[in-house]
Amino acid sequence: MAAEDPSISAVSAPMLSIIVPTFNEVDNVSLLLEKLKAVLPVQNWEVVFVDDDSTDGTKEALHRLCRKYPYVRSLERIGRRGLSSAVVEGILSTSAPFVAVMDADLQHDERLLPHMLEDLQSDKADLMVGSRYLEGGSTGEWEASRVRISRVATWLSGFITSVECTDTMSGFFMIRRSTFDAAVRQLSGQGFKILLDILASSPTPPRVKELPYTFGIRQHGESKLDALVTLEYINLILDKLVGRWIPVRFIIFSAVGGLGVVVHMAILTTAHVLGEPFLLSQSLATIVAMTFNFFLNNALTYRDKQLKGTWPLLKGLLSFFAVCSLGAVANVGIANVLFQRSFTWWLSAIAGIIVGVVWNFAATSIFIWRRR
Ligand SMILES: Nc1nc2c(ncn2[C@@H]2O[C@H](COP(=O)(O)OP(=O)(O)O)[C@@H](O)[C@H]2O)c(=O)[nH]1
Ligand SMILES: [Mg+2]
Repeated sequence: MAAEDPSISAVSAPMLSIIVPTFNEVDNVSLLLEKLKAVLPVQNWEVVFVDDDSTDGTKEALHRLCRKYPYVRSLERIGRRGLSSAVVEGILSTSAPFVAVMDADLQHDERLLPHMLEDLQSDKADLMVGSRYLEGGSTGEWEASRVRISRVATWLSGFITSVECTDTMSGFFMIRRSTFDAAVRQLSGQGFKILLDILASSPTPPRVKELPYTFGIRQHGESKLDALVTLEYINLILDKLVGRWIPVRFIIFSAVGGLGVVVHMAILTTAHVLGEPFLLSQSLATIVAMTFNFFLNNALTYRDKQLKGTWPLLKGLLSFFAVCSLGAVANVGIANVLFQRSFTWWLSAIAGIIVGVVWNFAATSIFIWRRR
């Protein structure tokens, strides 16, 4: 096309786009750019930083880089978090035929990039993965516990993908755009593990080639890995296993409900042992269990639509009580009708519970934790 239209120069059409998700990486972004410039001397690439409204000045640092270098772009998201979705949107913002994904914190070895590009261009693979577990690679200075967790997570990933890959947890890879496009509509987009998501969502297994590297030490800023990342990982696995049939949010909502029953019984038993009247004990247990469920749902099930601040929380809690009370009436009503129609007691009870939980789930997602 460049030959037909002289106004389109080769420089304006990068061969490779490097997508870098950032959240509070102010001291790392320009260092990373210097490293990229050193290993990729021919300017046939661009870098797209996808920033989730960092609070440490990363945004301003990115603006300065963008003004100075035409091949640096910054995509800003407001009110959003999530490494995977940031990467997906970064990739969708470019039309380069090859896309690399790497962290901003200099833990990924940029020296692999030219080799990855070479192998993709010469059609040796569709997807090049930087692996810490291949011979010659290493997790560097990780504590033993983090190595163990990563190993377990890698093993779990075997349930949702059969692609031969030693490091499905890797956040450092390069992919052919057409391979990404084939998977993009099936992506779960949940959490931290975008490579695994792509592997599990590809309609035909991509040809994967791995290159070993040693995971570097973070020099500046902090890791954003926390307990929620584990939950998001379980979310991704469940979504790929059963998401076609049951929404994962419903599974988590039901599990929270199950925990609520445990809390309820613990309080009821304690109050009973202390000699409190049954009605009082049961009422107390119900209120505490519902409050516990509300806050756990707010933190886990609906964490992406989390209610914050005293008033929204109070309003949410009262609405939750109202919704659950209606759910309880439906539960008992249905169970009673079935029982009278000579269903066994436990089948009637299960049917009642299912109706109650489905109602609670539907009503809470419509009335309390709405999409903002
Ligand atoms: N845009 C965006 N980037 C994120 C988010 N969480 C982490 N990152 C970036 O993703 C990369 C990997 O995160 P990091 O905390 O270093 O994970 P770790 O290497 O597993 O400890 C870094 O460049 C982070 O700045 C997020 O919610 N949104
Ligand atoms: Mg890191």
